[in-house]
Amino acid sequence: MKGKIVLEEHMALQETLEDSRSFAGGSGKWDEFARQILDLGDERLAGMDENGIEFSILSLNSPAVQAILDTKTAIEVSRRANEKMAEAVAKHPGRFAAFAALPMQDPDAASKELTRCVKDYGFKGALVNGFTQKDVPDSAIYFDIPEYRSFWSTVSDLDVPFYMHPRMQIKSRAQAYDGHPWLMSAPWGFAVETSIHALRLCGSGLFDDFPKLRIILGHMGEHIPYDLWRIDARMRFSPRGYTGKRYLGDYFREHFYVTTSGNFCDQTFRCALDVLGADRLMFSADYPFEKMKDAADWYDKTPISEAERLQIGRTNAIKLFKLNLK
Ligand code: GRE
Ligand code: ZN
Repeated sequence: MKGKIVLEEHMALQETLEDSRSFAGGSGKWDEFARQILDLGDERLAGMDENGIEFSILSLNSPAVQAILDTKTAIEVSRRANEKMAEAVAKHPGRFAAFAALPMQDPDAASKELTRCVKDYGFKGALVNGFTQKDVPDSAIYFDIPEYRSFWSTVSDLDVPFYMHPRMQIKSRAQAYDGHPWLMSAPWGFAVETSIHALRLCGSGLFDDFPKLRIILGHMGEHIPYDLWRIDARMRFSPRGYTGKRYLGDYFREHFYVTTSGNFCDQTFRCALDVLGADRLMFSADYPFEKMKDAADWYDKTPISEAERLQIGRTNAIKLFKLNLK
């Protein structure tokens, strides 16, 4: 399919590059990976051309800003990342847009930076790498707590989506992974971490306060679509302290979108499509952690109708982000 749009496509600053080293694949792959994630020009655009990808929404790598302990530094690094993406967008407005990196260590600073990026640069929302650390390494702040309501109010007023992207758990708080470091990242832990954060948002009353908020999850929904029926069924049976006005699944279905980033599997896609509906799914690659070709070759052939392929591969994103594409 030509004209595809992708939404979880990462860049790095020199100063955040090392955060991705351990995820770049085995020996010999680093140089290529580093070149690709730093590039916002020819190589990325050529890859998009070769794979029928017209438009890409850029974002900073993970965990980057969310792992910076000093708030002032977090504010500065966000700004530098957003400036770099804004330059690429200005140079190639028909090919790139961006999600703002945000210093969630300070909700007011995050609100200000998002507002600046949306108003000055036309950014399409924010992409945040899960919980934020702050001040001390052993910290993990989730955004369902009251301190973040004013931030969410800004997101809602700006009318842009918020992409909740994975990061790894803090080692000191991840006893279940002891002795099994391979479990902690993309194979499993990313989805566990990110899905819990998403469900915390659902259960916190956030969406009652801000009924227009829209959250995006990658990786085919970080396991949630597969389990949504059971989550709901068990919550109805035994709420165990849940105080939400509506069931978790109702919030999830109404407020969440899911992308195919890094999860190029027909069966998983089918499940997400059946559970959430074609309006809620969007194609994405997760470059350069994934190859654009693997994403595109899979998507172009996965068994759905051509109307759904166009909708999920393109028109849903045009609508959600109000993209200036035909
Ligand atoms: C991602 O950006 O989704 C990602 C990483 C690291 C490893 C795998 C992966 O940041 O998909
Ligand atoms: Zn990603």
